[in-house]
Amino acid sequence: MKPAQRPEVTAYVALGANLGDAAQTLRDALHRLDHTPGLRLIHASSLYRTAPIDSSGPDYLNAVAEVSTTLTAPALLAALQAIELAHGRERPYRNAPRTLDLDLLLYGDARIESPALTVPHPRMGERAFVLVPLAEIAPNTVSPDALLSVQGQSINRI
Ligand code: A4P
Ligand code: MG
Repeated sequence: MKPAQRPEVTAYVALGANLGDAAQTLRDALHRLDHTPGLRLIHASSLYRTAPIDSSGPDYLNAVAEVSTTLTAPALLAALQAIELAHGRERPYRNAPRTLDLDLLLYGDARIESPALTVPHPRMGERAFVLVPLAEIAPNTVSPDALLSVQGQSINRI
């Protein structure tokens, strides 16, 4: 008998980079997402130039991707971390400038709190660099109030 296929889940991934050729890095990360077994890229937002929040270094480029996946949430996180590593991501300290950061924002309507994974992402509601690109591709997931609360943060679509 064939093993049962896991159902497809819609998930949202935040992409951020502020070292090196950030635009090229984000495009390559989107390509890798689409070519990871068990993952399909459904929509990618525009790229946005954003000022660092609780971080240092040059401006970031940020985007959000909608994926459809048969991976479990921990397996999806592992796939994201493998793509970060392929881009030479180092973790000298929390919120350090980074060649590539991939965060899992939403995994269906799941609520997950394990030592390695919290979903929805705990800081997504405070950040224009997440909410604005997410609202571009999935307006139903972001409330107008949430967008209003981050409107003071610098973000420009490129
Ligand atoms: N982890 C737990 N939940 C998740 C999740 N939902 N998605 C754990 C991804 N990872 C999750 O992450 C540390 C650990 O979080 C992982 O081992 C994983 O098990 P990390 O990527 O190694 O470290 P980090 O990036 O320094 O932390 P994090 O939590 O991604 O940082 P933040 O809070 O997301 O902030 N300003 C601008 N303008 N643009 C940015 O993109 N990014 C940050 C990072 C700060 N300021 C920024 C930006
Ligand atoms: Mg991260």
